[in-house]
Amino acid sequence: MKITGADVLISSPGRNFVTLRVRTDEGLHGLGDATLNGREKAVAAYLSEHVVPCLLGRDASRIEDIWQYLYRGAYWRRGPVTMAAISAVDTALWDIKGKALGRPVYDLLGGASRDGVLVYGHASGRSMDEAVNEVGRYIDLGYRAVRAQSAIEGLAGTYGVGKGKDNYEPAERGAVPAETVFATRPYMDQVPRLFERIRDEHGWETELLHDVHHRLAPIEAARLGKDLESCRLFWLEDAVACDNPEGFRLIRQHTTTPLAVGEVFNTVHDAKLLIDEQLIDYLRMPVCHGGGITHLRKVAAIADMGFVRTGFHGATDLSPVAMAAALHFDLWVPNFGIQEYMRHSEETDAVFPHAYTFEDGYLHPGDAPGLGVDYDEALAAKYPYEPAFLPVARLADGTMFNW
Ligand code: GCO
Ligand code: MG
Repeated sequence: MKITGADVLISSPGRNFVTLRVRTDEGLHGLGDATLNGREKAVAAYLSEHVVPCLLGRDASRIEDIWQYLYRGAYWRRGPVTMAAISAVDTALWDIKGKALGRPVYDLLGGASRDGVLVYGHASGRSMDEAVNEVGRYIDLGYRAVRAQSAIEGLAGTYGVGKGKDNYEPAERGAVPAETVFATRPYMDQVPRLFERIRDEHGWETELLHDVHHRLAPIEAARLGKDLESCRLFWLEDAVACDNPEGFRLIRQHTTTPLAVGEVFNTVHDAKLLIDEQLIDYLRMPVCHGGGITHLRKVAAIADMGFVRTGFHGATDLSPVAMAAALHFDLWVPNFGIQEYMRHSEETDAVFPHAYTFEDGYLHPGDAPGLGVDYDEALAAKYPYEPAFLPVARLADGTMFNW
């Protein structure tokens, strides 16, 4: 089965997405998500200029060889743009293989290891009251695990807090990034109070998670982890900047709060030290940024050797194609932990009709051949791309900080 073409599809049904559609001479096509939030056009150009021409005429069934060709052959290897592009090709080829064999992708990986994929939803509030109530709403929706984020009192525009009732969406349309302000001290004081209130109000059955979003120094993260111990979190995420893996040595020595990291990692080399030294509990690198299914299954195997479980990134900027790929992987992977699941908007869901379903706190990828996701090109045409950026953050005195 030969690759005859590949289309780089850019649309904005609710938010921007880049989707790769690989076509074959047997009439089958496969989809891959190539979205890199706020950097969409960089991946699109990498694909159309440097990848698609090299795919033409290749045997679509040789997934591993094509992965090696794109990774080793690039010379400039690794990095989010390159790896998002490789991931999209790889995911599309797994989709094609599943369709060709008439089997869901999870079956090709080794079959289901569980009946459903435990997911966590996002509760957030512009005040602590609102955040506590939102956790309750998610529990009522059937979630067994909920991430909670609240605006920091006195600060506008805290990471993780939605603007209205809609899903939290960090990217903002505009020609340049929005500017936000962060302050460490009130943040660290408030988070333990938030979780104490959530436990008081909603009890102990629901798993609770929190995302620090790379904003603390190791010694600060160590203290926050300690302060949260009595609330029994499922995990504390991205406690320090992603370029400071050694920082986890210090955090680990001080707290028993489980640690998750890796949504911005893109190869196993970003995670190696953390896995080898067992400094984390969950690895968040997803299929669409972590080299596709082909690379991620090696990463997951290495993580398993270090007693680290998976907990893939699944924010709304990962399209339903990425979500489906994650769910097939999650249903199979032996060392599964949890999957993030932010619901997409209705517009997004309509452009990407999909077979996965949510029930009782679990997602299931469905049994359609391949990934079980489609792309409605006619509908997508109604939502043209609009430039959007992730925000940047400064401290109160104007110093640039980590968003
Ligand atoms: C999460 C993430 C997101 C990211 C976003 C960036 O844990 O879901 O931190 O909120 O900020 O995906 O594109
Ligand atoms: Mg995160």
